Parts: sequence; structure tokens; C-alpha cells
Amino acid sequence: DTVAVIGLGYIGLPTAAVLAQAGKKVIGVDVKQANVDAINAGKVPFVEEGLETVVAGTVAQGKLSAQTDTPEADAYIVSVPTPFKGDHDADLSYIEAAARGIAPKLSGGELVVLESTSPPGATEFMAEVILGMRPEFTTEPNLPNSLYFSHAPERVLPGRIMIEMVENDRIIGGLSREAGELNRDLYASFCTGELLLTDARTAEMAKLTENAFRDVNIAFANELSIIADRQGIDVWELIELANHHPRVNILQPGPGVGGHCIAVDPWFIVSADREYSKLIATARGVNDSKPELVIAKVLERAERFKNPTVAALGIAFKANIDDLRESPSRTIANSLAERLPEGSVLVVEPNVEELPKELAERDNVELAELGDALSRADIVLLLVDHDPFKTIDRELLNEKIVLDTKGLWR
Ligand code: SAJ
Repeated sequence: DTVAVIGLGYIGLPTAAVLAQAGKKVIGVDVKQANVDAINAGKVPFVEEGLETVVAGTVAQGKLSAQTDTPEADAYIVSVPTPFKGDHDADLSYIEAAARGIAPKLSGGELVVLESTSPPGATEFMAEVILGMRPEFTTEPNLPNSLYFSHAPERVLPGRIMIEMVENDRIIGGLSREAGELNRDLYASFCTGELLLTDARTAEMAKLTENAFRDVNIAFANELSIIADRQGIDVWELIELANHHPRVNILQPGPGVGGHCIAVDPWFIVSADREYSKLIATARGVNDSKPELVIAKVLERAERFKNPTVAALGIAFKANIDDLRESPSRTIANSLAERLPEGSVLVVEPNVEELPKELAERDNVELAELGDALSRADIVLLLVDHDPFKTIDRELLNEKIVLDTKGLWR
């Protein structure tokens, strides 16, 4: 029972770890030698609560190992990135590369699961790449030369991955019923949630739909925050009051929508059907417009200072994580530093030890301690609702201009 997990990132590595914990022999594959070396030493190259313990334990037991070449295995799980290319189209080249690595290793009967978030048709595409290289195989089930392809999109929340990976329900879409069932049986080894079988295209679309649902709802909150601000209304109070209605549940506005999923996946729906995805595209636009509005507000307030000092609290894409990818607050901090050449930006990010490159390279940006930044700042800009920011001594804000984009200090 050997499982190869291709791509050992935020999803692949936890998946490999829980499979190994469930007793499978797992070989992780990654193009980055440094990551492979770290994992083989029982280390995790990023922060995720509870992951390192499982990786260290399963590596020590010989259940989990990592390498750069694709091995022979009974099942393959592909969890590689699907970034954009062109006008927000999905770039399937990493999936294609993974498929090309798998194809020569197959001998018939293997299951190949695509986990990467993908546009409708990506699982078929992956199968076509493999069958193109190995035309002796077929997706017809129950033959000596059958291959089984399936899509099992991940739906775990960064920061809670080790819990949600096990407990969340999973949608499983096979190219054939048998492929879905094989995928279900494999995932039943570690997943206690419901395993819901469907076809591959529906599974692909379901994952995109979940994140588009959230994006559209956050856009509603963000649009309200802009309107309320212009009307002189406190949006947080407004939402709290409206949410007392039994059928109203508005999400929280903020400085924009970040992360690798919600700000990305809705575009895959738009790219699949540009004519009929107007609401989804507009929601993306609303959320993407928020950082610029925050920046404009800070610049307006900064005008009265000759050398304004702005404390930017948080550059992660959301609370209590160290993930800076697609982070609107990081963009805001960088843009403020650029547009306030006479001023300075004190970045407070308790979850990282160093600034990302574009910020580190600026003379007027430094990574500061919370207390230090609050005492030196003219303008305190709260961007992320990290726990340590909740409990600050409010007296420290007394003489300051405070812009609280998360409503944390209301
Ligand atoms: N945000 C708001 N207001 C809110 C909620 C979130 O502005 O009320 C912002 C956050 O600050 C952040 C962004 O949205 O910048 C996304 O954060 P998130 O916590 O909503 O979601 P992610 O990106 O961490 O994880 C999502 C999850 N999807 C859904 O909740 C539908 C997760 O379950 C998925 O597995 C993940 O995307 C993924 O990998 O697709």
C-alpha cells in the first residue's frame, strides 16, 4: 500500500502526514531539494499547528519519506499549485508536469487523485496527459490495463489543517464510479468526515463554488463598509444589528481578501464562463479594490505630518498565521512605504522573523515590536486581527490617529 504525494506544500505535506499516520507507506515528492531534506529530518518548512509532530513521528517510524523523483506507487495524490496565466486563466502546467512524472511509473490498476484546486475539466486533462504518454492504458474500469482518475479537492482552513484534514467532509469525483470508490477507500483511512461521491467536473466546480460563495459574501461586507463610511455610519455596528435578523448573516469587512484560495478560485469560474459569471467577477473586483481605499485613507491622514510614522499591524493574509501569500495587508504596507518616502512604516508581524524581500529592501520600513511601534507611530493602522493585537493597552492609542480595518478595537 504505497502512496506517492506529489507536491509537499501547505496541502500535500499534511495529506502525506495523515496518510502515514494512518499506516500507509507514503513517499512525498517535491521539486525543492531543501524541502525534501527538511522533511526527511522530520522538520516542516512552514508553520502549521500540530503538523511537525506528525511529520517527525512518521518519518522516525519509516512511514513517511521525501524525494525529488516520482516513485512507483499504488496510488498517487497530486497537490501542486494551479496559479494564473493570462487574464486569470488557470495554469495547469504543474499538473501536467506531475502527470508526466507519474506516467512512466504506471503498470496498471493505479489510482491517480488530483487534489489541486482546478477549473472544470482539469482531471480529464490530467488523465489525457498520462494516457497520451501511455496509450496502452484506459480509463475503462476493471481491466488489467485500467487506470483510475479522481478529483478530491482539499477544503482545509490554514491554521486548522490537521483538524480539518481529518474531520471535514470530502467531495470525491471519479472519472468513473470505480475510480471514485477507490479514492474514497483510500481517504477513509484518515478521514472521519463523510466521503461524498460525484463525478470529477462537479467535484472541481464544488470546490470553486465554496470559495466563490465566501468571496461574494465578503464582497458584500466590504461594499457595505465603503458605503457606510461615506454615510458616516459605523459598519461594524450596522452588520451586528442586521445580523440579529434570523435569516441575515453578513460576514466581516476588512482591508481586502487574501490567501491562496478565496482571492484566486472564483477567477477559475469566471475564466470557464466569462459571459455568465458577472456577479462572481464583480465581487472579486470589490474585494480587490479595498487595499487601495485603505491606502488612500492613510495618505489623507498622513498629510498633516512632515515625516509620518505609520505602524502597520499585521502583514499576514489573516489572523494568527505566518502566511504572507496574496496578502492585502502586505501590499498596503509596501505601497504606503513607497508613497510616503519622507515617512516610515513600522511593520508589526508577530508570526514572522523577517520581512518579505520587497519590504526588507526599503530604507523606510522596519520590522518592529508591537509596544515599540505603538509608542513611535503617528498613525496606527490595524490590518490583521492577530490575537496579540486584541489585548493592547488602549491608552497607548490615545494620542494617535487610529485606522482599524478589522473593527478589532471598537
Ligand atoms: N475575510 C474577510 N472577512 C470575513 C472572512 C474572511 O475579509 O468575514 C478574509 C480574510 O481576512 C482573508 C480571506 O478573507 O484575507 C480568506 O480567509 P478565510 O479564512 O475566509 O479562508 P482561507 O483562504 O484561509 O481558506 C479558504 C476556506 N474556504 C472556505 O471557507 C469556503 C478553506 O476551507 C479552503 O480549504 C481554502 O480556502 C482553500 O484552500 O481553498
